[in-house]
Amino acid sequence: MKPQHSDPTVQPVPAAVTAAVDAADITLSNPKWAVLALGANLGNRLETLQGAVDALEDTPGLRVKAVSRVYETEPWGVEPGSQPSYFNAVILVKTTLPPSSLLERAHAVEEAFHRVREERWGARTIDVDIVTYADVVSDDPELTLPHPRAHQRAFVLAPWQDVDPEAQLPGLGAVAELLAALGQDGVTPRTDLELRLPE
Ligand code: A4P
Ligand code: MG
Repeated sequence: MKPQHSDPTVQPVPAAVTAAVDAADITLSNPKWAVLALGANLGNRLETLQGAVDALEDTPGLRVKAVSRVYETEPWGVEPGSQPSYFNAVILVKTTLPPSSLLERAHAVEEAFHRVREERWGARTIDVDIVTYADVVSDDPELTLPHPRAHQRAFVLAPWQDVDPEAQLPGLGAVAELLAALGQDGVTPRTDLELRLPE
């Protein structure tokens, strides 16, 4: 096979440029807390959730600080019985990435696990959503914060409560109260399974 740089139209990216782009990505001097929701309902769900946690930890400027229990949950928003059950979890991260870069990284992790987007709320190997980013509120459709459906979802609120019992959903109140009002039907902790917090 020809080496790539023998094609004059394809210029290798100099290492210095890559480093500069990476450095530009990390623009915040104060790390911020963010809450990420993970969901998987295709393939080896536990392995994929762990792989996503590890891939997020491998991100420059991001540290995973807490992982919730694993919940087995009934698919939400689709015909009952039409999709396999989900494994859901929530992680707390501390990051110097701005929100848009965190979303890019979330999408890159989804792609690494071969997520295919065919239909909204379709079955997926992995979904990584940003539930909150510090106290940022945004109605940008590309990145709505807090996540616009988090308060309706026990599969987000229950694992979130595990890692932060005092958590508040900006504008909507205490996560514990929202979860109590919603109930936890179809959202069951799998106490036989565990996600590892990366070292
Ligand atoms: N987007 C906007 N705000 C955000 C945010 N805060 N975090 C945009 C992440 N993405 C955000 O997402 C669609 C678009 O939302 C993206 O382009 C992004 O820029 P997607 O991940 O491509 O598609 P999706 O996940 O199918 O759509 P959506 O509307 O985000 O679905 P949800 O609301 O995430 O629901 N049932 C159970 N039991 N467990 C689950 O985890 N998940 C879903 C997906 C449905 N049913 C489920 C579960
Ligand atoms: Mg999503």
